[in-house]
Amino acid sequence: MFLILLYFILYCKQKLYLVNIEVLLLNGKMKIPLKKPVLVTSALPYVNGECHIGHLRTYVPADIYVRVLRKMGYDVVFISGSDTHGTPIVLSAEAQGITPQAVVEKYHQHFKRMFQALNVNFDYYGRTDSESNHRRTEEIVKKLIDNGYVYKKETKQAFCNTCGRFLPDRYVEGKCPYCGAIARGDECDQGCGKHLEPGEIIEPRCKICGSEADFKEQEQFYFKLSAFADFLISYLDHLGGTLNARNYAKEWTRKELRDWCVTRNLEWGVKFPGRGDLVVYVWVDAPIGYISFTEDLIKEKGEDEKEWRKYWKENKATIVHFIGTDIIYHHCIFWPAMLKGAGYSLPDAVVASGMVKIDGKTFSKSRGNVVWATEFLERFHPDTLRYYLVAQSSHTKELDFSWDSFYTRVNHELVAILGNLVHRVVSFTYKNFGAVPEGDIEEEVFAQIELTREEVISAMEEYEFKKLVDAVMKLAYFGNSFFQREEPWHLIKEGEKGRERCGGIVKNVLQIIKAVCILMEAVMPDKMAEVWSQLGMESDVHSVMLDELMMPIKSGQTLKKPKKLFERVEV
Ligand code: B3M
Ligand code: ZN
Repeated sequence: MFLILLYFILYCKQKLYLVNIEVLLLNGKMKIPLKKPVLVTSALPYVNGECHIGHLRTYVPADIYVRVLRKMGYDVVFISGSDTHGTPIVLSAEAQGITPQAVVEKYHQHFKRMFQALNVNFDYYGRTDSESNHRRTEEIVKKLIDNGYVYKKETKQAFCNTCGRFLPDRYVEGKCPYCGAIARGDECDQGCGKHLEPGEIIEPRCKICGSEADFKEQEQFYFKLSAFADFLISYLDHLGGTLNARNYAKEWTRKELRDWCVTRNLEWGVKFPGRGDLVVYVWVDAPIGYISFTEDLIKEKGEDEKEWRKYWKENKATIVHFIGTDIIYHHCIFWPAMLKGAGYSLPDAVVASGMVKIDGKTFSKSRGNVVWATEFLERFHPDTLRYYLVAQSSHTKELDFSWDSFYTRVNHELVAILGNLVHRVVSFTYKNFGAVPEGDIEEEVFAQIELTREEVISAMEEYEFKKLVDAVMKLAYFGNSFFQREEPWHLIKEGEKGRERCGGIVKNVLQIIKAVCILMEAVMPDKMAEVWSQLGMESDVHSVMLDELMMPIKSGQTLKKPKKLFERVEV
């Protein structure tokens, strides 16, 4: 009996140990797990206006992450969708004199087009007003009620006597009770960034008519966030992703966690169960979109409907959320508490990108300090923007966009280093050989490629996308110096022997270009596909694996007529 017990304990310990080594945390960075499928999500844009580069700073790196992970051999699912509810949508509808449905329809399609144009390839792009999201939200809210985590309470709500209505969230503006900055009803968006509960704002004014608002008692429903303090403290200790997310959230959790009002007086949204007059707060049904979109994707793929449980119920996947720093609170506090309270799997990592500034000034749609995605795409290739967004700054740092810095990246890096390498070497080979010449790949070249591969993988583990592009550009730079150093243009004139040696050099540089292509595909998928085809490769660069890096490029494969990769932009 004793022996059986001992065995059992040892068995459990071993199991635990196995689970622990699957996800290794290094300073809040995550070693990507070995076996589990990975579910990557990007924050859901409010579809109340057009897509701008502030959005893209989160979506492009998420797409890059997914592409590299796939090249490493992981099974990855990438989802996002439109956030269609809440006062951002309703207010925009009122301003345009159309229905919330019409606003959602218009911008949902717009965002889909933008993502397509930028090669941000979601496996599923849903919308939170879908039937499945309504269903999943109701189920989770009911579960939270059943588990005793949601309760009814009379509270003060901002009310406008002129308009004769309650003023939820963005319908009211006033002063932040914490820092005094001008704030919206549910967040201090221009000051300390804190989430505000209904009734908290000071000197409230109605956003519609501008008159001073009152406070009126109203019955609402609250989520017992306070009951999750201990859970959150230990959860956050193990949360992967970027340190900014973990540290901000820990700081907030250490201070008091206040219960969270989860209902609103609005028509548009997911009805609170049993209450036709209330909808759930948009921050309840929006993240639940991550779950319902997974369900929808499984259905679309024709897989067993229960498959989604693997991701969200059975803890059999690694969940990674890409978000902006302004929504860390929602993703690291509200969301895991909600999931825990309703018995769902928890996110493994939250990756938070820093905010975007334009010419040193705060990004602002209302003040016109914004760069729209369409405006950009009319003038430049999408890959140049993808490159710029990750090359310009470290992922968690602020990104200060300026046209000057964009031109510099394009002219000094894409044109002068990468474009130059490809054009010069492919043209030279095309002219003198027409195909990949014979020769062996030198140790030095393999060593540089291997080093770059390691840097790229560690960049992914650290969610440091700038490190990826810097490493690959360094490899391209090495390719240029190698070509320059060996002076093949002299060798080609030195008879048969010279031609042979020249071919060997060229083949080595083509190998470097091939590696650059594989490693940079995640950042510039279209441009790297162009280079891949110039090299005469037959496979698809989008699905080629990192293992290909060490396979010598095939001698004899014919090159395509070279074309310049990037155009210089005139300032
Ligand atoms: N729509 C807010 C935002 O775009 C919100 C994100 C929801 S993610 C579940 O900043
Ligand atoms: Zn504030």
